[in-house]
Amino acid sequence: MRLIIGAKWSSTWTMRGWLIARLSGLAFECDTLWLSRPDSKARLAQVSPTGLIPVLDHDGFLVTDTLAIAEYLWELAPGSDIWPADRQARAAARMAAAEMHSSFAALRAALPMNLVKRWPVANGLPSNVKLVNRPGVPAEIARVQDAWRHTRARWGAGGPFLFGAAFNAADAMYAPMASRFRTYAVELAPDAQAYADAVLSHPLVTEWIEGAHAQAREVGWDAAVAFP
Ligand SMILES: N[C@@H](CCC(=O)N[C@@H](CS)C(=O)NCC(=O)O)C(=O)O
Repeated sequence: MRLIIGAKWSSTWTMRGWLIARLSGLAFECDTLWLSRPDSKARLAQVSPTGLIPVLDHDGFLVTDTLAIAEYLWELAPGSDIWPADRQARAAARMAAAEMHSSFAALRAALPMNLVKRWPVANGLPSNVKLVNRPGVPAEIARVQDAWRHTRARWGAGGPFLFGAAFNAADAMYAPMASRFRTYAVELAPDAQAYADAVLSHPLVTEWIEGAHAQAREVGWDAAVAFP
């Protein structure tokens, strides 16, 4: 199997796809497709029926869309770490993943992910208030924290993740969100901050983040920090 990913510091959906592929426990290779080069659209059109990545290529069968990839890999590796073993917990994990997949458009547009960037704020300058207070963004920041809180209250007692001790695809879906909150120094409630910290320190997430740093060094740190 081959997974096509984008730049590790900025490609949220391919980060999720990669984390989920790793959770499957199945062997796969990765190809990187840079999304902001002059030939990117043409290359995307060649490899992805939707013109979007991630794409999972399984012996020539192409699976697009992160949630579809999660389900395809789950069928290949049922009982893997992608979803919880309990049926209701699994439904709840799919609900959490689906909400992330279909929501938070204002937040995602205002605070693009950049894993190698920290928005520096000293004495309130330069202010990020304009970004985090854009219409719709504060309500979505609150909703993300509520979603984490309610899921953890029902399912998370055994550990730091949404469903307890095991990091699963729902956590993978929220990893780019946790990283945005860190990059833009968004003030979170203590329980949400603890969850975001746990996600960002999970070994698979740190492996991806280390890859992002390596790519940024290779491409040129200033260019990576300036993008998007
Ligand atoms: N709904 C899709 C979204 C995928 C998506 O938007 N991917 C971005 C990269 S993170 C992309 O391919 N963008 C194309 C471009 O920037 O030209 C999924 O779940 O995989």
